[in-house]
Order: sequence, then structure tokens, then C-alpha cells
Amino acid sequence: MSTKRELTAIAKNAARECGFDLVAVAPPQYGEYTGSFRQWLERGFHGDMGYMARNVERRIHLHEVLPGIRSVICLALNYHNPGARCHDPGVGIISGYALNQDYHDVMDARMRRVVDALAAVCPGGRYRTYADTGPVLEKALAEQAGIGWIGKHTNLISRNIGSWFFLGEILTDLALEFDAPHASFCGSCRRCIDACPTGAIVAPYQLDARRCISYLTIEMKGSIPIELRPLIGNRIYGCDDCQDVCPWNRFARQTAESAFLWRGDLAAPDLVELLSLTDEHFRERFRGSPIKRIKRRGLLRNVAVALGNTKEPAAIPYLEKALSKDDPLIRAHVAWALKMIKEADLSGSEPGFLHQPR
Ligand code: B12
Ligand code: SF4
Repeated sequence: MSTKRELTAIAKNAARECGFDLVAVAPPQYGEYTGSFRQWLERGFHGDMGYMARNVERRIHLHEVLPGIRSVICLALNYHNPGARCHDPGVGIISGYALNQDYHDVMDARMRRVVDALAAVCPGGRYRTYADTGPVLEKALAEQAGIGWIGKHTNLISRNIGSWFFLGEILTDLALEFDAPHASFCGSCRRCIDACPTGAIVAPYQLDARRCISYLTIEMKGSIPIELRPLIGNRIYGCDDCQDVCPWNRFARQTAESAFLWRGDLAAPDLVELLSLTDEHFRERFRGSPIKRIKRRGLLRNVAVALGNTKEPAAIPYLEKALSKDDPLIRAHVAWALKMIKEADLSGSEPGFLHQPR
């Protein structure tokens, strides 16, 4: 029979051997975070993410997720690719976390191995794993475990590795040693708030998801609000601006996980080429990538907005072609893009540079 200390060491050693960058243990409760979460929902900041508003009691009471829960093992896996970003307006920007394979699969496989190491010494233990896959407030748990602190942009930041990492948790009924919660090191800095293109960080630590480009380009399935489209620029999947400007990301280093090393064709995808993707090409190109989640329909909607924002008349023939035969959601965004470009052309404003399709 292993002691609490021995079990904690087994879990942490297994996590490090599986390649996790950070590991720490939290008690299974949320304390004051539940109040902030309820307020966020009351203000409607979750928008169309119905899953956040469903089963609220389950999300704030961990024992409803795993009866008898006594500890939460919090894990972080770095996905950073320094210098992978291309700021050319003729290409789309894909957020750094989506430049290769889907992290849900990568995190899950690694967490299973940590569970196996614990189950080898505690076969009767109960375990449940999550990485953006279940009703848990992951950042609140990770802050309490001391993995890092919730920054003003609402992402978790580590003093050692910055904020470019995914979070995962192993909920268990084993009694483990808890780590100390992390203090905040944001100080008076407000760079993330000032850098946000859409003003989504409405106050420090409070994000109105309905304005966040990550929500608009990934989570929201319908029409993107017209007043927000020009602010999206050429971001076609997620957004990293608030983390790009964070001084703590000076300490970020290259990921050691080969599944997250950027795929060359995703670092600077040509907008016109993406606009011509068929369903079959989309499936082939984004197999195993998180981008497959938004389907061709969601991606082409975003690409149309980005093309409209280039204000480039050379895009008109490609957009007109897309207008003639596509899904109503894509057509509506393509029509908006054509309107933007034609209006800009009439007013004589400078177009952005558009790549010719290869
Ligand atoms: C819903 C969701 C979103 C939504 C809403 C984001 C949000 N801030 O809630 C949208 C679609 C916008 C989104 C975007 C992104 N997401 Co997201 N998302 C989630 C999800 C599923 C739930 C988050 C949640 O519970 N929100 C509820 C609100 C209330 O939480 P909150 O804003 O963090 O508020 C808390 C604190 O700010 C605090 N608080 C509130 N007020 C105050 C006031 C004070 C004074 C203080 C001290 C604290 C405080 O209390 C709140 C409750 O805990 C998690 C996975 C999970 N299950 O946890 C991933 C998760 C948070 N996302 C993640 C990522 C990577 C992203 C993006 C970076 C992706 C991208 N590049 O496009 C962006 C970042 C945008 C941003 N600035 O946050 C990672 C974050 C990893 C990290 N290092 O923190 C997570 C943990 C997924 C994972 N397993 O890795 N996401
Ligand atoms: S991800 Fe982009 S849009 Fe969302 S809060 Fe950060 S800077 Fe603003």
C-alpha cells in the first residue's frame, strides 16, 4: 500500500515521463471561481456556447462528475512554435494551437499513460481524464494547483513557460498531496486588453466570448455579426493577439511534441486557394487537425471575411465564382466580401496584397 506522498510522486514522475511540461495537484473544489463563472453566464458572455450554460451544477461540483473525488492532477503541454506566424494580409492566420494535429487526441493518449502508472499500484482507484472535453473549469483548477495564474486575458500563464500550453486534468478518488495555488504576476500590465482587436476583454479577467475572434471563427456556427467582421482581419481560425503581446511569453520555448510542430501548409495558407476547397479536399487537408471541427462551411465563411478585409479587387473573380454555387452561409459572407472590396475600390482606398493561386 503506497503512501499519499509516494502516490503523488508516481503521478508526477509518470506525467514528466509522458512529456507533460507542468504537473501539480489541486483539491477538488472551485471556491470563489464559481461566483465568477455564474456571473459570466448571467451576462450572456458565453453566447451560443449552450454547453457552457447546460448542467451548471455539474460543472461547479466536481463530486457530481466523479463521486468520491479527492484530488485533481493538473497537466500542461506546451504547443509553441516560435516564428511560425505570417502577417502577410494575402494569407490567412491560423492560431498557433491549430498548426498541426488535434490536441484532444494527443493529450488524451498521454493522460491515459499517467492513469496506467497509477492504476498499476492502485487498481481499485477511480480516474477520469479531461482536456477541453468535459464539464470542468480547467483554468481555475490549474491556478489552484499552482500550474500558473489566470491572466487578465483569462488564459493561464506560467512564469516558466508563458501561456502557449494546453491544460488537462485527471480526476481521481485517490488522496494525493496538494500543491500551493499560484499568485498573480500581471501587476499593472494591460497589454492584452489594449491589443485585443475587438475589445473582447471587457475588464481584467473578464472575457465577453461573443466578441472574441476565437469564438467568432471557431465556436459560432452561424453568421458573423457584420460590425465585427472588419475587426477580424485575416484571422481565419482562432486568435492569439492577447497572448502574443504578453511579456511572460518571452519565456516560451519550442514545443517538444512533434504532433504540434507546424505543418508548412498551415503557417501561411493562401486565401484564394482555400476559397476553392471542395468538401473532399477539405477533408483530406484537415484530417487529424482541430480545424476539421468547423467543417468546410465554417472555414470558407471565415476565408470570405478575410478576403473582404484585404479590400483587394483581384479577389473579385474568385469571390464571384464562389457566390454562384455555394452554401447560403458561405454565399452571404462572400457577398459581404464583394461589397467591401467594391466600396473600397470606389473610395480609392489602398488594397491589401493578394497572392495569386498556385
Ligand atoms: C469556453 C472556452 C473558450 C471560449 C471562452 C473563453 C473564456 N475565457 O472563457 C472561447 C471560444 C472564446 C475560447 C477561446 C480561447 N481558448 Co478556450 N476554452 C474554453 C473552455 C471550454 C471553458 C472556459 C471557461 O470555463 N470559461 C468560463 C469563464 C467564466 O471562465 P474565465 O473567463 O476563464 O473566467 C474565470 C477567471 O477569469 C476568473 N475571474 C473572473 N473574473 C475575475 C476577476 C478577478 C479579479 C480575478 C482574479 C479572477 C476572475 O473566474 C472565472 C471562473 O474560473 C476551456 C476548457 C475548460 N473546460 O475549461 C478552454 C480553454 C480555456 N481554451 C483554451 C485556449 C487555448 C483558447 C484560445 C487561446 C484558443 C485560440 N487561440 O483561439 C482562446 C483564448 C481566448 C481568451 N482570451 O481567453 C485553453 C487555455 C489554455 C491556457 N493556457 O489557459 C483551454 C483551457 C482548453 C485546454 N484544455 O487547453 N475558449
Ligand atoms: S483571442 Fe483575440 S479576440 Fe479573443 S480576447 Fe484575445 S486578442 Fe481578443
